[in-house]
Amino acid sequence: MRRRSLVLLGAAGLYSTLTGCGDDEEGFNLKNAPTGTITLGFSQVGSESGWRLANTKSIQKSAEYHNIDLRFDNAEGSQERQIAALHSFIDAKVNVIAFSPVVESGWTQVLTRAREAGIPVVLTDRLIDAADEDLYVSSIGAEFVSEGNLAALYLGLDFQTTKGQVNVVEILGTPDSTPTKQRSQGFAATVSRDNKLRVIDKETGNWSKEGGATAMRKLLRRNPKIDAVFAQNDEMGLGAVTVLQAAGQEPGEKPRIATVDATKAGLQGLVDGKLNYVVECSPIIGDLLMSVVVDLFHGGSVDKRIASEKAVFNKESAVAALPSRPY
Ligand code: GZL
Repeated sequence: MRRRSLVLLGAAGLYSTLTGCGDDEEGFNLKNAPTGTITLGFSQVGSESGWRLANTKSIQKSAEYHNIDLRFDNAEGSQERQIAALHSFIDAKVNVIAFSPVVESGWTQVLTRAREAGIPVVLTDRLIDAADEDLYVSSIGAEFVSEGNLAALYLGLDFQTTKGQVNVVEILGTPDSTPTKQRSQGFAATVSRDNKLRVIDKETGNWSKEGGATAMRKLLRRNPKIDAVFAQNDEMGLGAVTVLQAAGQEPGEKPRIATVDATKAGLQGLVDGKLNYVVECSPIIGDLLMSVVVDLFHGGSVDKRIASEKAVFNKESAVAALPSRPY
């Protein structure tokens, strides 16, 4: 399905122009396109990490730049609050609803109500149960499975000459969230093809530095020999570093550590030699979201899945990237 390329204007208001699609039947008749300010209801997961704060800033800045009336609610980790926010957006008859679901299950009723109200829903960052896939028109976010693949691939490269089994422990994000499930799934898939890495234990760290430290203490008590750690975000990996150091270990040497997000703190951990690999999962998706919102407002068609950029940092690339890192 071809997407329109949109020219989004700031001060002069919004208009969309067709570029790259000559065939009118796929576009819309400009003189009948609705005008006026677009209202977007957005429910954010919370403020749990540097990644999330950068994601919020990206969405708010892009809405302001594109003159979109953003009704923003921060659920601070509560699905109940997210559902209440979505209902309030439906009651307010916003043009488009977008949200990053804190968990994958439990959205059928409210999203069915949005569809019955004729309000398109866009997912950002995380996903919902596949059974409810027809209740949203587009999802914008990272490929979490491949993030897990990459973390295991790069850790595995470090142990190619090691004799015997390499014991790996995982520190997980919040239960039932898409990144928690899919990063683990991707990590396990690559580990299964590696003849040395073995995931011997897991603990939930709930995306925070304190949670990562608590998880690492439990893992250390249960597993005397840990060769590598996969922490599903930077904050939990840096929390694990503090505990490993207190236990007299040398994180970055033994055990080696891979994390995900690539926040400034994560890249600093690479530069300091405490982390070994950081997989990037860009939170800067504000412009992608606003482009989809404007398309929908004008009755355009949008892609069902829009993947954001990713990369893998090591110490050398972190040194180069850190000075200009936006988040
Ligand atoms: C990933 C995002 C995750 C980040 C964490 O797209 O959902 O949630 O990896 C954040 O830092 O809490």
